[in-house]
Amino acid sequence: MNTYAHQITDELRSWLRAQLDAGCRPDDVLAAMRTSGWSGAAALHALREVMPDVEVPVEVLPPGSPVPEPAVGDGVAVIDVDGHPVRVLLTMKSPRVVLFGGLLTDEECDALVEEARPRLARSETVVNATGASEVNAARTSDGMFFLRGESPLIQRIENRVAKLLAWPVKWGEGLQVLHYRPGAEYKPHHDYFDPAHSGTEAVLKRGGQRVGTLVMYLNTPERGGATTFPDVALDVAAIKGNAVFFSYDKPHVNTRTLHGGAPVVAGTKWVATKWLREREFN
Ligand code: PD2
Ligand code: ZN
Repeated sequence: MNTYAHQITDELRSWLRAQLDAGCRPDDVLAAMRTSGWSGAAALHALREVMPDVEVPVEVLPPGSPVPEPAVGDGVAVIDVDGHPVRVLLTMKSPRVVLFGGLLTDEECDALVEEARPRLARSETVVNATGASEVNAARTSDGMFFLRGESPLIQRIENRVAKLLAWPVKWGEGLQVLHYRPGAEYKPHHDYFDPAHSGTEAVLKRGGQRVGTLVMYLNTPERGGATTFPDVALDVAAIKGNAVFFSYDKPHVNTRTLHGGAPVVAGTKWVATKWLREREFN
């Protein structure tokens, strides 16, 4: 393959056809193109242009930007994700925050809660010095992690999120479900790993930094439980099926992505969080 001209040439067309005719998988072809200098997005575009019938699995979609970013340009009100309409309720540039309406159906929310419920334990947070986890008073919820792709429901949600945020499934952590009882909260924090902490180096070996967060609301608490962004005085109400997304291109407070879960005043609160990494997370 011509490795310097990253254009869709006749040479590229025949090379792509030969690879796929020889039984190479689309993700191997994309990996080869990236090795020879193509950007992930350009390689994917070329593959789709030359071989429109080839199915490129969502888990190998190479991102076209350094952080996840939904296609919300030009004031789009609804994003169609494989036939599922997701409403765009709010967008903010700095910090980058997008609020989605109806990302999950009521049935998906209920089913996710039931899959998570038997496995809940008191939430732990990463100990800065060592990278290990421990119970922390700043986070008074119960929680659990799903493995990526662990059930058909998890796969469906992960694929939808990957397409919505243009970020490969494999570049995300397993879904975390949290359950807050009345009075429980998650004090303001950043989701990226602080480079100044000695445990961070070990954590980053697996998938690099976190670069984005999607908090999906699985029920509507009676009162309280908003997700707060104190740097910009923004409170996002927890509404069943909605989801708030924010991204951070560096692990720095000037991303203004400090955020917390306000205390639940009445009722309980269920959320599922998807953290997105800068590389494949295995
Ligand atoms: O439950 C929330 O609103 C919340 C707030 C802050 C969740 C997270 N952070 C998280 O899971 O990182
Ligand atoms: Zn958080």
